[in-house]
Parts: sequence; C-alpha cells; structure tokens
Amino acid sequence: MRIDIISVVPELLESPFQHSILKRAHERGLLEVNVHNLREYGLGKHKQLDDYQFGGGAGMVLMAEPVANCIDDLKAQRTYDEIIYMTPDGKLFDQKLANRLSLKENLIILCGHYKGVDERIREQYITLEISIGDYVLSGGELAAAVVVDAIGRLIPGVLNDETSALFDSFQDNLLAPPVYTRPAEFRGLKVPEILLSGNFPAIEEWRYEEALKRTQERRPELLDE
Ligand code: 6GU
Repeated sequence: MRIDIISVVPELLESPFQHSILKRAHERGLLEVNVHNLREYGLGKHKQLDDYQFGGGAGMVLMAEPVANCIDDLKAQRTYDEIIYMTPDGKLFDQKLANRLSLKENLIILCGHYKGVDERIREQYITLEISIGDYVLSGGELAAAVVVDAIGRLIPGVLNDETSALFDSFQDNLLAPPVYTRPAEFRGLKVPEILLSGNFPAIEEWRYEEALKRTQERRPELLDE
C-alpha cells in the first residue's frame, strides 16, 4: 500500500511511521508513506496557502488551487482508491473502516487546517471524509497518523502470529480480555489460575467470557451492533 499525505505541517508526520510495527511494514515493502509539504504548492512569492473566508467570519481557509495542484500531480502518477480528507465533521473512524481501507492499494490523505479547505475541493476531489472522534484538533496531521497506524498494521503480511489482529479489541465488537505475564505472583497479586493450567480450550473460554464481561461493563453499546 502507498499512502500520500498532504500537509501544511509535514514536520508533525516525520516520526510516527518509523517505529515498531509500521517500521516493519515499510521494511517488508508492504507500506510506503509519503508526506507532501503543501507549502511547495503555495501561490506567489509568499507561497500563500490560505485566505479569508467569503462572507466574513474568523479564521482562514485553505485555498482550492494549491490543494488541487498537489492532488493533480499525484493523480497524474497513479490511480488512487480513495482521496481522504481529515476533518472533525467526517465519518467517525472505527475498526470496520480501518479493515476496509487496509485492503486498498493507493490512498491520498489531505490534512485539514485553519477553518478547513475550500468546499469545492471537498466536492470535486474528496471521496471520503474521516474524523477520529468528537473533539477538535488543531490540524488533521495527528488524526492522519492515527488512521495510517490503524490501517498499516492490518495490511496483509504486516502482523505475524504473535501480533495477530484477530484478537484485537473491536475486531469482533468485543474489547480484549485482560493479559498477564511473569511473575505469576506480583506483590501478593496472583495471575488467574486458569491461565497457568495449560488447558487451552478452557483458557479460550475464559478469555471469551472476560472479553464479554469487560465489554458489557465498559461499552455495552458494542454488544447491540
Ligand atoms: Cl480528522 N481533524 C481535526 N482537526 N480535528 C479532529 C479530527 C480531525 N478528528 C477529530 N477531531
């Protein structure tokens, strides 16, 4: 998978994909993330990117032309499955959407900034608008990093048996069960006996029950879906 991220603050996206699982995805040739500095498409000698909004009102708006030129350049090089715009009024991101996007070949992610981007870009170019939750961030970069992380680890071949996504929280609308490692007793606190039993069918059953209990307590609405 190739992901092209368009940003006004590319510095924010320098490190997030260079560690851990996404680093391995890159090393295995399964994920390539390219960050594009929108400033390079700015207009005039000041490389202008934003302007006041028509009709008045506080806050600047990302101009259509620099964004259109940047996307046009990318589209001239390959076909994109989705052109995503990160915005708090987008579709709420969840594991289901992450699963769907993890099967795509080429994605563009445009990071929102200021008051947002000129509506004509959203109408003419954007195929999917994503929000990562009901709160406002100062820009779309951190949200884009969240989306790329969630998608990247799901790309076939990125995770191995040990890190398998099959048992993640949300993968089956259940939160994950509790986990323990050595020592079997820590400051008088014991690991549940069943986990030491070697009875793997019984352990699986225990984990399922714990996941169900945890979901019922913390996120009962997940069980209705
Ligand atoms: Cl995608 N962008 C911004 N600026 N704020 C957000 C968001 C995105 N998702 C939740 N809050």
